[in-house]
Amino acid sequence: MTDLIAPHGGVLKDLYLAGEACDTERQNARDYPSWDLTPRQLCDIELLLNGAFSPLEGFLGKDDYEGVCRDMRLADGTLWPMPVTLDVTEEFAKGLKPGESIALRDLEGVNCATLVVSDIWTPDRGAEAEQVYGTRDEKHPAVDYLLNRSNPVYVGGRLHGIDAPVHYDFKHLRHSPAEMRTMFRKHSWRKVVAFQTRNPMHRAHQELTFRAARQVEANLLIHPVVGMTKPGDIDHYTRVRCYERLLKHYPEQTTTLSLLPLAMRMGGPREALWHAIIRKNYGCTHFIVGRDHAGPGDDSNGKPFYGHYDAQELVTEHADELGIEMVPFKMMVFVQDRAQFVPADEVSEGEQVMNISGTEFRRRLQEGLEIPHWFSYPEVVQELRKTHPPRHRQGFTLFFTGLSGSGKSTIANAVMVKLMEMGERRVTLLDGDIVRKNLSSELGFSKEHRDLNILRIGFVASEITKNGGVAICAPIAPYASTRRQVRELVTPGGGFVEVHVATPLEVCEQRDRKGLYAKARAGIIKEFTGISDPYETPEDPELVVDTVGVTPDHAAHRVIVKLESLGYIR
Ligand code: PPS
Repeated sequence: MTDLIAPHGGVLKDLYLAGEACDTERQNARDYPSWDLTPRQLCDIELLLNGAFSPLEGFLGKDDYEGVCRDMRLADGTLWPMPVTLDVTEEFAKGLKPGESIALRDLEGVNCATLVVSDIWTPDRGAEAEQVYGTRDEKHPAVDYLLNRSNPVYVGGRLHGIDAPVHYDFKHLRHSPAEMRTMFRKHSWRKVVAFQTRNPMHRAHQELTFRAARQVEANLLIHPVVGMTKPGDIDHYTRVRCYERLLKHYPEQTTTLSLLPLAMRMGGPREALWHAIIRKNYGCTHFIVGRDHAGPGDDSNGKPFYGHYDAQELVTEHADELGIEMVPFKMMVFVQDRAQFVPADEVSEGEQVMNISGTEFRRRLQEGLEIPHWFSYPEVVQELRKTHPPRHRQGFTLFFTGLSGSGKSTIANAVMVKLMEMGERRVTLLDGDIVRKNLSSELGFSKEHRDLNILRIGFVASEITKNGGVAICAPIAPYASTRRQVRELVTPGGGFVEVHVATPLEVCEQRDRKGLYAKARAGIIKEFTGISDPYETPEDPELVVDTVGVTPDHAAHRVIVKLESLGYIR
C-alpha cells in the first residue's frame, strides 16, 4: 500500500498489496467471511483501490460517515462530500466483529480485496437521504437506491487490494489515476481540463469543451462515466463508440478520452464536488461544471431537485481547499445567424437561438426523424441509431393482464397470429398456462409464488424484447408492483405495452370455461383470483379491453391499432 506524490493532483493512494503480501492475503482470505459485492459496490471498490477516491483508504467508518453526511467532512476535517459505504445484510453482519477481516468478491467470485472491519452499524438511511441529497423523495435515484435497494447494515474499514475488478470492454480506454498522471507527464500536459459526462456528446458539448480548454490554455480529458449512471441513460457501449467518433473532430494531440467506472449518485452539488476531487486524483488541474451538473431531474411534484447552477456555487465555496480549479459554463445554445454554439448568457438580443432538448432528441431517435447536422455529427447519430432504432424496428413486450377467464389468452393468440401474418418480427407467446407448464411447474398461487412466476415471465420477455422480438405475455399478474417491476425490466431494451383485459368478474364467472370458479366458490380451490385472492386493477395501462359483446377478432384488432399508434408497427 503506497502513497504516490505526483506533480499532478497531490497525494494518491494505492491500496493494492504487492508481491508476497498479496499472495499471503489471497491465501488467508479463503478463511474469511465472504461478501459478494453489489454492482455499485464493485464500482466503488475499484475507485477506492486505485486511488481515484484518495484520500479514502476503505469504506467509510461510522465517524467519517457521520461527518460526511452532516457537513461533507471526514472525521479529520478533510473535505469529502459523498458517503462511500459498504452495505450488507443483517444476516452477514450478525457474525462480524471489529478487527476481523472479510473477503470482498466480484460477480464471478474473484476476491478483489479484503477489509479489516473497524465499524458495524445500522444507519438511519432516511436521515442520510435528507442530509446528503436534501430529500426523501424516492424519485431521486440515490434516495430510491438508499431506501429500497441498499442493505440495512454498514461495515466500515481499511481495504487491502488483491485483484483489480476485470473489464473486458474498451480496455484501451481504461486508466488508473496513476496511469493517467504518467500519461500527462509523458506528454508534458501541464494543465488538463476534465469534462464529465453520462450522455452521448453532441456539437454543443464539443464547443463547450473547446472553449473551456482555450480559456484556461489546457489540454482536454474527456472523462465519461461508464459505471452506473441515471436509470434510463443510453448504455455505455453505445456512448463510448460515439465518443470515439467525436474524438476525431478534435485537433490531434490536444485531447484524450478515458473511461471512469464511477457509480454516480446523481447528487447534484455534492456530486459536482466529488467529481472535482476524483478528477484531481486523476491528475487534472481543471474541471468543467456546467448547468445542472449530475442533476437527478425533477421531483415528484415536477420541481427540479436542485437549482440549475447550485453545483457551481457549492464548488466555488470550496475552491480554496479543492486543489483543482472549476471552469464554470452556462448552457450552450446554437445561434442560427452566427451558425455557432455560444453560452446562453452571450446571446445578443434579437438573435435566433435553436435548441433540441434531450427529450426531443430521444423522440426523434425513436421515430426515426431527422437530426440536424448543426446538432450532432452524422457518424455519432449513426452509432446511436444502430442501438436505438425507431420504434417500428425495436422489440417490445405486449403484456395482457386480467382475471382468469377474462379472454387474455384468446386475444393474445389472435394478436400473435396477426403479427406473424405481418412478418416483421419474431413473436413468442408466454401465455399463463404455457408458462405454468414449462417455466413455473413447481409454483402454486401464493403471493410469493405468483410474483416469482411473473418475474420469470418478465425476465424471458425482457430478453426477447432486447433482441428485437415480440413477447406476448398473458398471465393474470394480479399485483401492481410486480407488473411495474416487469415494466422496469423490459423498458431499457425496448417497448412495454400493458393491456388490461377488463372483463368483469361476474362475466368471467358466468363463462367459467374451466369450471374453476365453481370450485373456488365451493372452497375446493383456495386463493382463487377475484374470489378468495386479490386482483389489483391496473391504474395506467396503455389499453383497456372489455370483452363483453366484442369478438376476439375485434379485441385483437384494437390491440393492433394501439401498437400502430404507438409506432411499434407500421
Ligand atoms: S398468476 O397469478 O399470474 O401467477 O397466474 P397465472 O400464471 O396466469 O395462472 C393462472 C391460471 O391458473 C389457473 N389457476 C388459478 N388462477 C388463479 N388463482 C388460482 N388459485 C388458480 N389456480 C389455478 C387458471 O386456470 C389460470 O388460467 P387463466 O388462463 O388465467 O384462466
